[in-house]
Amino acid sequence: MTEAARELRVAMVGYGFMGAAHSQGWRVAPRFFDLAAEPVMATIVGRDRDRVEAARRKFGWQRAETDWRRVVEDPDIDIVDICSPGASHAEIAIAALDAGKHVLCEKPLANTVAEAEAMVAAAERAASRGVRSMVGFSYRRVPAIGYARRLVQEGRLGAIRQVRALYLQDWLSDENGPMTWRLDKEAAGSGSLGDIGAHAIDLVEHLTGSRLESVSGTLATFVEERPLLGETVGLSGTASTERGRVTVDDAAWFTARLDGGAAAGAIGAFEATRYATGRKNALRIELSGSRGAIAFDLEAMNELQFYDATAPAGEQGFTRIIVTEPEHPYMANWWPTGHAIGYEHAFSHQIKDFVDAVTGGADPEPSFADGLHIQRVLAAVEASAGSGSAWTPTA
Ligand code: SOE
Repeated sequence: MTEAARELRVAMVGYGFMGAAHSQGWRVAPRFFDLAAEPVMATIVGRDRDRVEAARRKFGWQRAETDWRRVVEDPDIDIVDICSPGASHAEIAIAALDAGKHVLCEKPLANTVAEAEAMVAAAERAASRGVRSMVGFSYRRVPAIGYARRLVQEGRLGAIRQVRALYLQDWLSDENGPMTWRLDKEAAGSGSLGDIGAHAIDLVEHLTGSRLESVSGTLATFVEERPLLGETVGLSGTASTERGRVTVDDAAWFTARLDGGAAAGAIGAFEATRYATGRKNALRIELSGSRGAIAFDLEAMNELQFYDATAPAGEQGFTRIIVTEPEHPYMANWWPTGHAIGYEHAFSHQIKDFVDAVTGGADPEPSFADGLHIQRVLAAVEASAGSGSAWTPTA
């Protein structure tokens, strides 16, 4: 950190959807939250000179750079924020940590367990020198999720016995939609499983304090060939006349056994798909416990359903809590009572928490070790699917 000015100079690698979301976080967090240091949007990095320059102007970074190695070695940079596809995470993160930069890395942490293990080793070496690292599971920072976690920790659900976690999107349901890097195993590691299933796993573990200790799963690829991508538009884009092979799963379904925390001994059902026609970004979590239950749906992200099984029988039923009050996590810093927030706010909260950890000398969560554990769960689902859905340990 540049002590005199209390500034943290940030370099962000990648400028696609996640680059846009993280830029928003870096720009907005210091305006709404009291941070001990001011993040400076110093350098944005991408391989294509014209595109990265256009992204620099659009998102408001000071400089554009085409070689991440130069940025990692730049003594003026304090933080490296990795928003590029999974295939590049390990190399960039390890080089940045070894160069003493704090690292925020998009999820899933890596494309393979071996890469994630090397990243954890680098994070541990760096931590002994006060260098922090965190994985960007941004949905942990949705206020309704934070509030649900508080209810679990206060024992309001009692012993959680059943967990349902679905992440449903439909942006691939048109079989003529083009290939993107998210459909290429080399670039993305896996398909729906790692892209969105990883969020579902992380949220269940974050909410309950439990870990998925074994899984039994199945994977499906419904459309094996698609037109190649012309111009990127949102998650997809225009189609070219050439075709390419889809090398990842389109949908991942698995059951799990949980251990430790509030859901010790629980069973879970998980589903991740980009073919759930009509479901745009429905990340749905339901936890059923001995004293109560909660249900959350990202498509109504300012709400949390809470069922109190200890209420008088005549008054029982799910209560729809509107999570826009100052007593809800992060909300005191936004709008007056009752005024909702959106998808991008989770990224501002993520930046706030990361900067707090860097300036306060604490280890932020989720750590790279948490990211490695999730990578092991993903690998166990793949191994299970490959062996006819056999139960497969995650460690
Ligand atoms: C695409 O499926 C995607 O953008 C994920 O990559 C993100 O992590 C999720 O927030 C929204 O969906």
